[in-house]
Amino acid sequence: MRRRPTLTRLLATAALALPIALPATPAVAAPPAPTRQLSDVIPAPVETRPDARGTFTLDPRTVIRTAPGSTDAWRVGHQLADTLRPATGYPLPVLPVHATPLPEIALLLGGADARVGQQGYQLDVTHRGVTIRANTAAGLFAGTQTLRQLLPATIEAAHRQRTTWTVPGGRIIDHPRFAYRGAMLDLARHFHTVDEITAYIDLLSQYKINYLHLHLTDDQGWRIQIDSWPKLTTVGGGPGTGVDGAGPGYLTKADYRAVVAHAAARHITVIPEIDMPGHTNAAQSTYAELNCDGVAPPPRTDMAVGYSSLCIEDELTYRFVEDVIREIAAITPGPFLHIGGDEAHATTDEDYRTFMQRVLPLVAKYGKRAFGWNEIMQVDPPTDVVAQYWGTGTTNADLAEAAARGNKVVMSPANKAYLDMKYDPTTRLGLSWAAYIEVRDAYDWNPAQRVTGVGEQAILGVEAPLWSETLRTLDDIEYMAFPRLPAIAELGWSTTTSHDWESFRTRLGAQAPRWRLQQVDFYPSPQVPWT
Ligand code: IFG
Repeated sequence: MRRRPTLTRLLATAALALPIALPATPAVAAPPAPTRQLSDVIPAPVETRPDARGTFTLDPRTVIRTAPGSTDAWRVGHQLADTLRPATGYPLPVLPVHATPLPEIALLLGGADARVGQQGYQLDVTHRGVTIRANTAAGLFAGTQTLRQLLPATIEAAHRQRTTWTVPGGRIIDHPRFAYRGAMLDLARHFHTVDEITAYIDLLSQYKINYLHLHLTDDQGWRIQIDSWPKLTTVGGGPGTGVDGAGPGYLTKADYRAVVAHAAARHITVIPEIDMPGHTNAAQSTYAELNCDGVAPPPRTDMAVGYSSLCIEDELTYRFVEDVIREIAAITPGPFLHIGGDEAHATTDEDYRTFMQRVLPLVAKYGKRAFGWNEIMQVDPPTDVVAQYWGTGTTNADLAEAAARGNKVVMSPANKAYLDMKYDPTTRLGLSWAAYIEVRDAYDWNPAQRVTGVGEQAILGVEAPLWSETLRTLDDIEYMAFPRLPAIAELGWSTTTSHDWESFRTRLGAQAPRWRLQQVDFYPSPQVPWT
């Protein structure tokens, strides 16, 4: 993402800007605009009807018009203008709908094909302009991300480019297969700043991801301010915390609100995770009273899992849990609150059941719907509890029984969707306990056929977790997430009939010029024909 340019980046940018940088020399003819197709977009749209006569060219007169009376549509219009102005240098005013002969990009609410539903859109391109119709602002926003990819890649440049800004003519009708397309970022093992999180959000939104799950607490670090237990962050998120004691860091409530707002402006809903009853050493090494024997264990900076457990029989535990849930729910506008539940190897099955039966009602008490890693299904929770599947196998009896009862499932199989897995044995970053995951491994699977008894109707969607044991910087996040995150995004959005590796790898290769301009530090997988 945009950072202090290194020499290579300076040269790359200069090469792109050359026609502008050195007007004295004859401008180097821009490479012929590749013949972009409506179907080049990632995620693959549901239906495209090209019309070569309808090619539209953005020009300095183009205006953006938004549905009258809708502040949300107006916001989408301004976001689109912010995206298009730097590279075009055009004013692109955002105005209410008005009948004038000016070429325009119109963002309208209503009038779309009925199939678009609550998250989809209809995009029409004619020689006079682009019209995006949707039933919600989220649908309009999704349509603008498609438009962004239909423009030449140089649209991503930070400075004015001499490009002919053509958009291929025709119609797109588009809507997601699954309502939930998520990404998870682990802030506990290594803390990531607000700027790094929002930079990641900007990239996620380009691929129609609509949920961001933040893993806020674990053995090595507690990363979210809780007023009623202040040492959780000052100590549990303080100096020396994190894997290999990499360092302090936590989100104040103001930081968290800033992340939530940045995500919401891009129609992404934040889901906070407070992992329990396991993965709790940061809290228990901070507050001795949270331990059954009243003795605080030492802080942990290694990568082991499964050794910690809250004290199930102690009433203080439930006051602590309720305080945390209450404070997190109060700053979380989204409907979901994730309570973890994974790898509780230091909690007996009976205690685990006792704990969950007392804690799940607390999530509901504070107005949220609970998410849990799939182990939570062993307690037969209420059917509104969502199970996040992270197993590597194709069978799981508890999960299949829960799905049969009506619980919804988010698919994150660790050997397909875990972005912290190495690409191959040579990958500098990441782990390999689940699998090596090259791009095709992340793409070539069907969420509705992954676990026996967990079919299309039981699946809320997919999510790509990125655990941070081995990550330190935004570059590290980008290297592991790109190009595999777009693969998971396509699995969540596009139809099974459009699922095709040859098509995807080609469309993925064409994203490279965009990522280079956005300074995304992506892994140039040998499986992809990068342009
Ligand atoms: N499993 C643990 C994570 C993390 C991961 C790294 C889950 C649900 C291994 N639990 O994945 O905390 O350590 O790949």
